[in-house]
Amino acid sequence: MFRRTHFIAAIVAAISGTALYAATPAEKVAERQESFKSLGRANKAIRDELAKPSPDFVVINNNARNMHITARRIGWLFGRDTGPQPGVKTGALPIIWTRFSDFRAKHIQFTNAARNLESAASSNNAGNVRTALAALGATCKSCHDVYRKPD
Ligand code: ASC
Repeated sequence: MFRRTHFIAAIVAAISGTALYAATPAEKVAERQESFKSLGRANKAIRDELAKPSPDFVVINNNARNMHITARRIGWLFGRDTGPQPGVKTGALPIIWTRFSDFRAKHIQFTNAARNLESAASSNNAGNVRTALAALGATCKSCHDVYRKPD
């Protein structure tokens, strides 16, 4: 009985702790923005390698892998409560949430292109990486053109 009480107390503490630490919309948007920045850094790191006479494929593979992981994760960072609102600065346009099935389809194209980049990187062939990176960039742009506030 003693142990059971403690067990229940632990569960209650865990649940209320989770509620206390649930991310606010501003925190979720900050994580989203950091994820996009990380994609931009990895994209640049790969392009910088490709510009060299003998690209370092360890760098390319690591960055391609990170892009694939981040691309997948970013799809979970567009909750309904993460659009423009007082106290939250975001370039995400409200139409994301009125055309969510199209937005989701674009996210799938993006993650597929990121997966292709990771597999191109593992071929250790600069031409393959260049082609896959261009295709990935096109999926970034096709979403940004519609769903991101113009600069
Ligand atoms: C980036 C970035 C984008 C995309 C896009 C690719 O690094 O910030 O918006 O790549 O330029 O076409």
